Amino acid sequence: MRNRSRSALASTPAGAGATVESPRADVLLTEARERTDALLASWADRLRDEIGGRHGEALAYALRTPGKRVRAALVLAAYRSVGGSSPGIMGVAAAVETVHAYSLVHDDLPCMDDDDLRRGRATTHRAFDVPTATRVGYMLVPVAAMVLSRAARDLRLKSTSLGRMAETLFQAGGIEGMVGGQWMDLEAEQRVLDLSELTAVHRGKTGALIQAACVLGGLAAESTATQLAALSGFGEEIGLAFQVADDVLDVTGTSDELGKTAGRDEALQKSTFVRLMGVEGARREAARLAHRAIQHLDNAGIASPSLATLADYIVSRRS
Ligand code: GRG
Repeated sequence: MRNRSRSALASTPAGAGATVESPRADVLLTEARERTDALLASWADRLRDEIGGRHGEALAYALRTPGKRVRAALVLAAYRSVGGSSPGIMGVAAAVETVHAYSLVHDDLPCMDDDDLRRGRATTHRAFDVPTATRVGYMLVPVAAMVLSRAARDLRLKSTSLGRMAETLFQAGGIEGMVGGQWMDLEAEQRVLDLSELTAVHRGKTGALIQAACVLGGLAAESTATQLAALSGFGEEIGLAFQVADDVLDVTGTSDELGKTAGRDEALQKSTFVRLMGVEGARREAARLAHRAIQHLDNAGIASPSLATLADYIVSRRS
């Protein structure tokens, strides 16, 4: 699909002295959150009724916990950046957020980060119990596949496009991405990682799903190979930047601001970018990655004020 978003360039004069303003991050996130939350709530209600009992309640709880929906906002902005305009894209955003929700449920378990607080609420195993939360995490993976498949139908995509989207999402969520990164992270708990090891952990654990969100937006719009490569490059840089900023927030934010326990990295003696570079060094690194992310788009002629705003938000956010 041709890039039809160029006329929305933030720095492009709109005529008669006016300029088109960049969208504000809170506006982009609110749109993504409201639309994603509505979709996830309808899936949660349906699945709670179908599954029933404690597992149905716990699955609905995990799907309904209120996140920032950064990944959903990236899917939407990436889709629009290459000319996509169908409301069906929100199903793709919801599928990514479902994989993310599964990862948070399992990440908080006693065998991993062992946390009580997530998104300002009790973690799923605290609100229910460990076996229930463990099963619910696994159950969310096929739910994500169903949500994605329904979205591809709503978007009237060819089955080959659905295949590529499924491959992108589940490869990012698997051993080559999120699971692999988390695995390395757990194995590294007893030692200090160097920068290249830490980068590999976080490109997998956090970056891969964020990168996939950007690529999925492009795939849903049936964008060109050049555009897809640019969205992938953008997502790779911004995905790592997200984790660098997260490490900073873990030491500078409060539990109230973060909705999760602050200072957890220090308590678990984790290797972090802050440990290797200090707070200011990590902030500079996040900004450098965000700048590189935008360059990928510029080089491919993708002018997206929304993606630029989200890149900036990711490295300057307070929660
Ligand atoms: C079986 C080894 C193995 C792993 C299972 C649990 C898991 C897979 C992976 C962990 C992935 C993970 C939780 C990475 C952290 C990503 C991260 C920085 C999450 C916080 O994202 P935000 O700030 O959260 O966007 P909200 O709540 O706003 O959605």
